This record gives sequence, C-alpha cells and structure tokens, in this order.
Amino acid sequence: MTCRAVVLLSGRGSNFRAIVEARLPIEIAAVISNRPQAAGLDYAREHGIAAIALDHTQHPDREAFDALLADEIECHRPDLVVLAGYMRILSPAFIARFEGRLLNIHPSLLPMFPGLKTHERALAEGVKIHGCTVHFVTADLDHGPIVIQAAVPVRADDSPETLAARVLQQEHRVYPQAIRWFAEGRLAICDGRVNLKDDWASQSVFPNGM
Ligand code: NHR
Ligand code: GAR
Repeated sequence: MTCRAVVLLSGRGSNFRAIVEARLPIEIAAVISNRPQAAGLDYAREHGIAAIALDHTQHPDREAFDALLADEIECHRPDLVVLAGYMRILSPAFIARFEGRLLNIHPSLLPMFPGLKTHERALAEGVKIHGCTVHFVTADLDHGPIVIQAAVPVRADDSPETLAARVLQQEHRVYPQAIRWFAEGRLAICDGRVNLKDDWASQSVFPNGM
C-alpha cells in the first residue's frame, strides 16, 4: 500500500517542490498552510494536489487552532505528516496525535541552533560547518530523533542568505531521502535514536566539491 502523506508549510514551499520532483513512492493527499498566501499552495494546485489554507490569525488560541489543524489532517488519513517550512510551534496535544509519523526539516546541524534564525546564529558563532537535519517531531522543540543530516562549509564571506542557499540545496536532497526511507518502512526509533534497516546508504551527507 502506498504511503499517504500530508504536507504542512507556511511559505515558499521549495522543500515541498523537491519532494514532488523526487517522484517518491508516496501519495501526497493534501498540502495545508497556515498562511493563505503561501506560494507552496499555488504549486500544489498547479499539480492537482489538494491545497488547504487554515489561517492561524483567525484562531488566536493556539490549542484550538492545532485541534482544528489535526482534524483536517486526519480527514486525509495520512501515514506520514511532513513539516516543510511550517513555521508554527505545535502544541503537545497535536504532537500526541501524530508522534512517530511526523517529520520536520530544520536548517541547522541539530542539536546546534534549535529555533529560528539559524544561519544568522551560525555566522555569529563562527562555526565552520553548518547544515540541515531531518528529525521526527516531538513536543521538545527541534530535539526529536534524527533521521539524516547534511553538512556544508561556512565561507568567510557568507551572509545569512548565501549560507541559507547552500544549506537549502542539501535540504532538497536529504528530505526526499528521509521520506523514501519512511515510506519503505525502514526507519525504526529505538531509545530516541533512529535506526535505518538494511543500511546500505549513509545517514550523513558530505557534499562533494565543497
Ligand atoms: N513543534 C513541536 N512541538 N516540536 C518541533 O520540533 C517542531 C514544532 C513545530 C515546528 C519546525 C521548527 C524548525 O524547524 C517545527 C518543529 C517554528 C518555530 C517558531 O518559533 C520554531 C521552530 C520551528 C518552527 N515559531 C513561532 C511560533 O510562535 C512563529 C514564528 C513565525 O510565525 O514566523 O510558533 O525550526
Ligand atoms: C527551509 O530552509 C526550512 O528548513 C526552514 O524554512 C525553510 C523553508 O523553505 N524551516 C524552518 O526554519 C522551520 N522553522 P521552503 O518553504 O522553501 O521549503
């Protein structure tokens, strides 16, 4: 049976696009954005994927909004929920409903730089290596079990924007890989760590030529 996925996003949707273009063995049942103007919704509509806007500004209570969001997601009976640039912290009650089938991509090498403005903070700290992490989402923000990471060099003349662009290229590579593994039933969480069954590929990616 093919893996049914629901994608949550808030903006541009380039990760969502990379997931579609990777032609994974999944069915994207719906894309939901908390921002009605998100470009990711337009891309979904252009590709015949159900595109749903649930405007959080119309629901000031975070718990109430998350309950509505969870109900909408469950209508599509997903095996997997993919956060692809979804910019709202999810309440514990939401996490409880989807834990173990909820993935996020975060633009840093976790556990370094959880939260927002990761590229700015990486430059301020002077780290020489930065990157991205795909992880299962738990109630502990950006601290869930790690599926795969990719590293990029930080260059002396980087701005947050140039660094973000270099990291984003790797996001577009590792997120489809992680979702493929999930869809193939190859990810097992044990003691807060992710094991890859029949491990022939690496869970860390060091790009060539950089
Ligand atoms: N929710 C939980 N419970 N756990 C995680 O690990 C989550 C999560 C929700 C989103 C993505 C995350 C990231 O990859 C994510 C992981 C938004 C914020 C944030 O502070 C932080 C982390 C992430 C996403 N959002 C503000 C808020 O008050 C709003 C900011 C805005 O709208 O621009 O929700 O980094
Ligand atoms: C990506 O860099 C993603 O890692 C990051 O936002 C960008 C979304 O881009 N996510 C977060 O910062 C989550 N807090 P996209 O909309 O083009 O995929």
